[in-house]
Amino acid sequence: MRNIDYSIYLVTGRDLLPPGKGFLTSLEESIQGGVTVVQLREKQLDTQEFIDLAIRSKAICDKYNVPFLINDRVDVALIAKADGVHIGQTDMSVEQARSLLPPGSIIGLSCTTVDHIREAVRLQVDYVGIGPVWGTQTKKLTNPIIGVRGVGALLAELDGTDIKAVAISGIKSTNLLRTLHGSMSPTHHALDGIAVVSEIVASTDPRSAAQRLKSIFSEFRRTY
Ligand code: TZP
Ligand code: MG
Repeated sequence: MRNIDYSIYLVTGRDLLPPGKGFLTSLEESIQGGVTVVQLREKQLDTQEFIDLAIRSKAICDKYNVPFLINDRVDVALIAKADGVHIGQTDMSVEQARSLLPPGSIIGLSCTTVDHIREAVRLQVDYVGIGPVWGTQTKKLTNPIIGVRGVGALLAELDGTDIKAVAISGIKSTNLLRTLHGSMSPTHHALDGIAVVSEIVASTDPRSAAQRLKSIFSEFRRTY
């Protein structure tokens, strides 16, 4: 298993870019600010556009040695030579994705329940995305908000495993410390990172937005 820094995990969302801000510029600035993993998640694009954007995004991530993941689409991940995929509960199964991807590819799975986590452990995914931790305007949520205590309950299920965990939904610099401390499991299992869309993508200054998140995350790591 590769040793990956999941701390500041950017999920893209072109629709949220401020007027006049280019996607690739925003992506590069966010990496310069401290984003450690990128997931390309673009539901509105047709397949060829998604592939083209994936190839261009991968080139930027490579320049900074940042792992690059594709949401849902294993075919696009293969063509763009992505480092892996992020899969939801209703997407292709983890086993099927793994059978198609090169050995060592990263596979992440969205989890909202303890049963999801147990299945993720059984399947030995690389990381889980846990949430929704807070409400969000970015995605129409189909699962109940589990809150920081819900995240903590799921984290406890990862005790004794190598599986990393990031929380997602509504995470901002203003609630980040509460998110990190509040979601610590009763067994003191902490999040390995936080996944954000709007806090970085919707910013006119994504570099500073990422820097803010990074410095708060570092402060948490020093003190917990
Ligand atoms: N999955 C659950 S919530 C979400 C995704 C992709 C969007 C989170 O976006 P934001 O802007 O960080 O709240
Ligand atoms: Mg999906």
